[in-house]
Order: sequence, then structure tokens, then C-alpha cells
Amino acid sequence: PNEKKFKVVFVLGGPGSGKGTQCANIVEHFGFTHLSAGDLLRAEIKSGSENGTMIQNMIKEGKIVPSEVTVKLLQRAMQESDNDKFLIDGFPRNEENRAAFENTGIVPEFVLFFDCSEEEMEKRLLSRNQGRDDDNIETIKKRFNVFVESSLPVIEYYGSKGKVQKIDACKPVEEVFAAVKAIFTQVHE
Ligand code: UP5
Ligand code: MG
Repeated sequence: PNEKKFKVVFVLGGPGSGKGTQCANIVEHFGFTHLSAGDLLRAEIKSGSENGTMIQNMIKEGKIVPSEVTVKLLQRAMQESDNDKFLIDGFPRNEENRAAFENTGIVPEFVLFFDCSEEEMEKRLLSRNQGRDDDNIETIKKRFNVFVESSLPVIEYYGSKGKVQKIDACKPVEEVFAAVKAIFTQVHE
């Protein structure tokens, strides 16, 4: 059960749509704590946990790590935080993820969806240069396929509940943030 009464916003969008970039801006202006599921999984690899090798292989293939692993990491991060407002970035990525998170009793307030063309996202990922294992053209193509096949249905599900705030994420960072800000100002207080 959601004992601490957490406020959660899911931040979704394709690989390279700008989730991490915009979450950093939201944290600064609206007092949320940013939890990137991908960052938590990459930290798990680095820490040498027993699941590390499995996670590493799945990320390299653009596949979605089993929900029990990811949900546990997210729950732990929320419980360890002093904050009660969270941006959950890059999760849930499929129906299994969504169902597993629902079992925690936490219902997201809304879903921020960064919509961007694959052409633009590919350009961004190939020029990111942060040494990510999955920023090569072969893995990027796989990530795009998984996004369309498994993650878009989750966004459609929340859309059918009237919970999706869609943003044109192909624009420059400042313009995207202006749209984000309008949503948080309106929806959030
Ligand atoms: N950039 C950002 N915004 C821009 C803009 N408006 N104009 C021009 N450039 C812009 O941005 C990407 C790059 O683009 C950066 O260089 C940025 O400066 C620039 P970023 O903000 O990092 O985009 P983001 O959407 O966060 O891209 P990311 O690559 O992190 O998205 P993914 O969803 O692919 O990655 P994530 O870390 O969430 O997941 C990685 C893998 O982990 C998954 O493929 C999967 O294998 C695994 N995973 C799970 O299994 N389960 C999970 O729940 C989560 C992840
Ligand atoms: Mg990211």
C-alpha cells in the first residue's frame, strides 16, 4: 500500500526524446525528485549486484528488464527519499511493468509523454557521447522497435484514462520546457 502517500508522475517517450533533460529542469522548478529507471538499472550493474550481468545484457539488446527488478529499485529509492513527489522517468515500458507498479498501490497523477520523430531521436542519441552501451545504431534500432511495440500501448492505456499530457519534444530544449512548465503550473497547483 501507498503508505507515505507518494505523488508520482510518469515521464515517458522514446529513446532520446529528452526525458532526462527535462526531468532535470522540472526538479529545479517544481521540487520533484527524479528517478530514472534506466539510471537505477545502470547503477545496479556498476554496484556488482547479482542481477548485474543480466541487466547489462538486456540493456545492450534494448530489452525490458523484468518488472520485479525495476519495481524493487524504484520502491527502494522512493522509500529512502525524504521527498514525497517523484518523476519516474522511462518506466513503465510495457504492460507487465505497469501491472507490477499498480500492485504497489501507487497511482500516477498523470503521464508526461515526450513525442518526437525517430529521425531526431536517432540524431540525438548518436551525438550524445556519454559512453552508453546502448547508444550504437544497432541497439538504437532495437530500442525504437521495443518502444513502438511495448511502450506505446502503455501510453495509449493512460490516454484512454485521460491521464496523458503530450508534448512536442522535437523542438529545442527551452521550447519543450516552456510547454512542460505550463503543464506543471496548471495541473500541479
Ligand atoms: N537533447 C535532449 N533534449 C533535446 C532537445 N529538445 N533538442 C536537442 N537535443 C536534445 O537526451 C538525449 C540526448 O539528446 C542528450 O544528449 C540531450 O542533451 C539531447 P536525454 O534527455 O538523455 O533523453 P532520454 O529520453 O532520457 O533518452 P534515454 O536514452 O535515456 O532514453 P531511453 O528510454 O532509451 O533510456 P533509459 O535509460 O530510460 O533506458 C535504457 C534501457 O534500460 C532500456 O532500453 C531498457 O533496456 C532498460 N530499462 C528497462 O529495462 N526497464 C526500465 O524500466 C527502464 C529501462
Ligand atoms: Mg534518460
